[in-house]
Amino acid sequence: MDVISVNERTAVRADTRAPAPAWTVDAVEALYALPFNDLMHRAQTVHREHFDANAVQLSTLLSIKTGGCPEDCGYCPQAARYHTGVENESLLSVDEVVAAARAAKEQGATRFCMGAAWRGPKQRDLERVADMVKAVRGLGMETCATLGMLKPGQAGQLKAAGLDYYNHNIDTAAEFYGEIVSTRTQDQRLDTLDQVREAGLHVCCGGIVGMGETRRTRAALIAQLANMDPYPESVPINNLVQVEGTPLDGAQALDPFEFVRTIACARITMPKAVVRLSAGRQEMPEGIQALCFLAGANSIFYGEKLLTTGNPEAEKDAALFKRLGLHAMEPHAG
Ligand code: SAM
Ligand code: DTB
Ligand code: SF4
Repeated sequence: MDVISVNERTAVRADTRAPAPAWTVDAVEALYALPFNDLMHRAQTVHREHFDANAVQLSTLLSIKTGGCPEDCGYCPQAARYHTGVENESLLSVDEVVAAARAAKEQGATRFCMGAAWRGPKQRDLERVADMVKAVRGLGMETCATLGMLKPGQAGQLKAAGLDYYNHNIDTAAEFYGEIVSTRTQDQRLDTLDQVREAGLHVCCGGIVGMGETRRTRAALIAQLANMDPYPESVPINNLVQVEGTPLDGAQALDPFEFVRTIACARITMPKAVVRLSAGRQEMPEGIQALCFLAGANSIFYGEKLLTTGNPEAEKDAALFKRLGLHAMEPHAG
């Protein structure tokens, strides 16, 4: 039985002539409410229509500028105002970044993601990042950057340097955003995402769960992502990594099955997107990770560090892939 009726998915809002969203929050919430086995079956069925079900994309992250960020994101260990023990580091050199990218490639990563703890890049810094992108592209890897909010023209400069993806998360549903971040609005995030899309970059955009939000808020996050036109090519789903000193340390941890359900809802509502099982994997038993792959996750961060927090060691992931019969996805970004 299909719990999502055609009417729910295509209902025209009475108060506006705007096109109906592809997914209502109610419809996503109905997915969440399915019996777990039914949800897994549905997600796996959708997954197999679009992907090799046993292929997983491997990205390695590098923090190219660490700590000292002026923003107040309640989850983030890199915000200057929280005392988390993260040591501030200025922007790395191109050589340092290339050395890290080469090592990641040797370990089997196909995409290299460069992250900076900025509200947004200054023009001079952006030029150095553009040089990093050119050099990493020169190694034959896909490139991704996450540098905060962009000013007009900056997305185009990154594209010209050979950037494939720009990561910029909406992080949580619009109605909950103000509870988590006060130094910017979600609309400002959306504005950067528009610029990224217009510059012809692939969009990597997702969020974080486990921040004390309700299931309704999680459903609204997924619906918001799925209703983007077009929806992002890459959708990272992060499970909050609780860091001492951040306001969200001590938040009620999410039931692991609820995390798996979130992955499944992302897979069903964004069938062609690569859904990334992102932060929080180190704290996750391998059985739950296996359920995430079954639910349609087909990308991970690979290598022992995320930006400032830990991630499973490459050898551990290689062993897990072997036990599950998974293999690395071939790069395909143009
Ligand atoms: N400063 C830029 C920005 O905010 O877009 C780029 C780097 S920022 C660290 C990238 C993303 O990391 C955030 O949007 C958030 O989704 C994720 N993140 C940060 N801290 C996290 C945590 N403790 N647990 C899970 N995800 C986290
Ligand atoms: C994303 O969605 N998750 C990654 C990446 N994009 C940049 C970052 C996770 C950061 C986790 C906390 C840390 O290591 O500092
Ligand atoms: Fe700064 Fe990004 Fe961390 Fe927010 S998530 S505090 S913008 S580094």
